[in-house]
Amino acid sequence: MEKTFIMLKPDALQRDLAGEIIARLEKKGFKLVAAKLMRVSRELAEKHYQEHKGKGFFEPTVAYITSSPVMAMVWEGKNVVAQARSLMGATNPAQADPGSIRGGFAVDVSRNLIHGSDSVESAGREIGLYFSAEEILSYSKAGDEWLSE
Ligand code: D4T
Repeated sequence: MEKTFIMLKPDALQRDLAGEIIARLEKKGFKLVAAKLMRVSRELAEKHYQEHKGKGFFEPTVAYITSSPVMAMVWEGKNVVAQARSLMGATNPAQADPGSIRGGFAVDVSRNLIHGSDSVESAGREIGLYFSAEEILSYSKAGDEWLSE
């Protein structure tokens, strides 16, 4: 089953939105298979955002992500990479659908609450940055057969 890396950024935890955001992913029908509350080091943040190195928002983004604890998670489900991005909304909350997480709870691109992998390939890379293979669980849930054929 497809997996994606989702991170609740420092503002999500500071603003007491963790439960609300996790509930949306649960209610959609995705399965939480790994989670940890952690402080992101500068080294890890630079690896995470390596594609943006040299851009103007790189340093502020690294400073933000390392400023306070985050919750790193792996979620599993059918087309979860794209569908989780859809639940999150556009990167800039000002352009995000009002019903989405960013559109409903955030106002600025520099504090956009949540990260989600943008492709299956990125998901594999990012999951490997934050989790060891043993930390990712495999289990069935009672409602699995009511989510897809
Ligand atoms: P992340 O990676 O945080 O989920 O965001 P996205 O995948 O949705 O968007 P991204 O990689 O293009 O941006 C990474 C991160 O940088 C911040 N950012 C981005 C910013 O502060 N100003 C900007 O103009 C852009 C493009 C927000 C997310």
